[in-house]
Amino acid sequence: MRKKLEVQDYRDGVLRADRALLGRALTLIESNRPDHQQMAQELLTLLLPETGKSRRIGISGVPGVGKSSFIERFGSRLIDEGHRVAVLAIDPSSSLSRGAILGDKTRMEELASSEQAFIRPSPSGGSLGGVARKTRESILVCEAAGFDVVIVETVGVGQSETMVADMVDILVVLMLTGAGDELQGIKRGILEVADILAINKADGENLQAAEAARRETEHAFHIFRPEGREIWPPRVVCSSARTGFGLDEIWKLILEHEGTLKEHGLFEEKRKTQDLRWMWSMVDESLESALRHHPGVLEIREGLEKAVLQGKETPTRAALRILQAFGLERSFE
Ligand SMILES: Nc1nc2c(ncn2[C@@H]2O[C@H](COP(=O)(O)OP(=O)(O)OP(=O)(O)O)[C@@H](O)[C@H]2O)c(=O)[nH]1
Ligand SMILES: [Mg+2]
Repeated sequence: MRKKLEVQDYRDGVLRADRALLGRALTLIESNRPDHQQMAQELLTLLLPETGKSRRIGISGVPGVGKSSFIERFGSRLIDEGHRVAVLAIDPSSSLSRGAILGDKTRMEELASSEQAFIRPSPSGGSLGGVARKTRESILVCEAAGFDVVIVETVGVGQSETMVADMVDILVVLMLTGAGDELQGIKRGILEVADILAINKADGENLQAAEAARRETEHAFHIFRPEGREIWPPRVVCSSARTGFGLDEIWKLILEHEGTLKEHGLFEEKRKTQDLRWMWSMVDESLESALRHHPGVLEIREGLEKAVLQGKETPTRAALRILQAFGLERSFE
């Protein structure tokens, strides 16, 4: 049996970047057991002074776009330059099944075997909100362990992209050419969250098409310039994990982005805003869940829904009765 660890043991282990203890600290954070969660919060409080010192980079894109291959090559390069790289994955489907991405460590063989890298598959089970919390806290632990680059990989579907954008300093979205992908991306709201858009697999026969797609996307960005992105309009580049093309440029852009935000006093502000949004989103989610599971609410909800649907009760009065059942007396604005 493994020795039971005290909070101090975890803390010391993480701070000396002991890989086994780092792994166990993340397991503690991922645990849903109340006593584990309490210990995890104690640990995080002890580690807080040592956090915040990394570059937090999100990488997203549809399945098969080349995220893992990209991170393998990109991360290995950074390690060659003396960085220490942690890779955390978020698999939105893992909240339902246990099929975590990065079960494919094979795509990251070099990185996985490096002493200067640490790869952690997606936490499985629980809500997407739960996965977000676990990943955010894992970022902090990796920072305390001295990783100066933390990459969060996610499959770019629906909420997960926005969720990652809200926990990193910069989001790189990988895309492929063809099939109207460029415009699709813009429709899907990538424009709202992507800081760098990389047309990936820009190699061999695909190189020219990728270049054309890059120009087209850049053009589209000029036309639909989104609001609130004046300081850092999204940049479009080509990249290839196979040849390494574009990876230097992406790293340069990441540094430039950081410099630009710092110049405007926005780098720390972004992180602070993220922290507060995180705090409130946890409160919101818990309240909503508590309300929906409240016995008094459960008792009347079906009847009220029916009454509203049949036009026998106004939605406002029904809402008031639900809140009342939950113990809230209030009127609406
Ligand atoms: N030509 C070319 N092929 C690539 C490149 N990067 C990845 N591939 C291939 O694309 C396929 C998918 O690559 P992955 O790195 O697993 O893609 P992924 O986005 O991590 O996929 P999921 O984890 O399933 O979401 C593999 O067959 C890779 O060999 C590239 O830069 N150029
Ligand atoms: Mg992958």
